[in-house]
Amino acid sequence: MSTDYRPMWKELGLDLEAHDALLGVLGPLYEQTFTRQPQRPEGMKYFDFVMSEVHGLRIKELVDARSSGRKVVGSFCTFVPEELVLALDGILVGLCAGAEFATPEAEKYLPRNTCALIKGAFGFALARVCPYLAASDVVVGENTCDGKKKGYEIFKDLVPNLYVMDLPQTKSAEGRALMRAEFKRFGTYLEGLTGKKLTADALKKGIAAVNAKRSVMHRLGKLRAADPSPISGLDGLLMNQIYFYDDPARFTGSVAKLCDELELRIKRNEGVAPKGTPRILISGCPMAVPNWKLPAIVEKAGAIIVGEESCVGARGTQALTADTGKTVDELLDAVVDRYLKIDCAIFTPNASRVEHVLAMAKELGAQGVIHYGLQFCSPYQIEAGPVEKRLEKEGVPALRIDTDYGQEDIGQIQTRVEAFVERLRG
Ligand code: BJ8
Repeated sequence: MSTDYRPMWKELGLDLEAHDALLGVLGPLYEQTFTRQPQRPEGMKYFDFVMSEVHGLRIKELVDARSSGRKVVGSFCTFVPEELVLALDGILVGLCAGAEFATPEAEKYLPRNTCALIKGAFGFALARVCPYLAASDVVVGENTCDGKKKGYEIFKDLVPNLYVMDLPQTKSAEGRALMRAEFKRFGTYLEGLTGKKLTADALKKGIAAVNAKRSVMHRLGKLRAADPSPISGLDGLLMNQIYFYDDPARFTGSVAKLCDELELRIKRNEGVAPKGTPRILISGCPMAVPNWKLPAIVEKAGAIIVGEESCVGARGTQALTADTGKTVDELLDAVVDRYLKIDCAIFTPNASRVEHVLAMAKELGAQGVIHYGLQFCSPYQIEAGPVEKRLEKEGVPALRIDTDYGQEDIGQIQTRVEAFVERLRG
């Protein structure tokens, strides 16, 4: 970071010492995970810059936006409809939950057998090291899995501004009605927060901005089907992670530019690894920044990751919102229809998810799938069994990895991943 942001962080109420310690780990980890990868596309320099300023310049932009009257909405989940936030001139950002921080503090509030993502969110909040949380006018919690749902009952006393959105567990008519009512309530809440009125025009603009962002990620996703792969899985994941932080229009433009470069690479038959390198699809729990543990192991083992069936990936970006409605109500219906397509494991049944995994594996030419489950995440860990069975039945080898954010099991995971990559080579 070229500028001294400490006065800004102090103003936001961060614990400067703890925050320095966090940045002291993140910087070198990023350097060692990303910048030394061979044959990286030039276009990744923009994303390196974003990451170098993820606690700096981007936070300053949020602070400046707030000074000009805009509101910042923080979220932990891909169910929070960005279309509505943008329509009311707000900014949606993802909140820190991708690393262990202040775990002993978090465990004073949560049982030890809580998933790392929830513990991470608590740890970052308790240690006052997440500038996105500090810069948020409202934090949206969502009743998804039991861990989050019950966690928010406690989290509401740790932050001054928690808004909880209820969500359905089934994709039934009743489930849809619940989501519709909750999105409507959220829109009304945002109107109160921003002092603006939700109009059809504004909602159409919000839909257009988010659709553009999703479409460019679809374009990127398709380019990853090329063999040799024009981009590493680590960089593919990184873009899916930055999706939750960067300004939407700037992000869309930068990914489009990178896609232009990748298209040229594909034409020239250039890739980040030789043609024929074993190709793997990752499926399962979301990997929030700086959770790069499993992808780093997989690519170090000589495979290439060609896609992520995850909320930080294709599950989060998979469908566009129809923009043909003429009234706020019609457009809101379209937003609900789009979000109801997300095949998160909190839904029961959730049959479309395995179909999506299979379709992705086929389209991307993945020879195998690694199912990634965070320990103590019942929805994904339980769903892993049927997903694995179905994949193997369809002739797609699958490996199940259950882990957390710790480093202790790295050696063991490496051994299993290496054996899996050998199986794929065979
Ligand atoms: S839409 S996947 S982002 S809920 S890993 S906290 S499920 S115990 S993150 Fe998620 Fe929204 Fe669904 Fe996506 Fe619970 Fe599992 Fe932890 Fe999880």
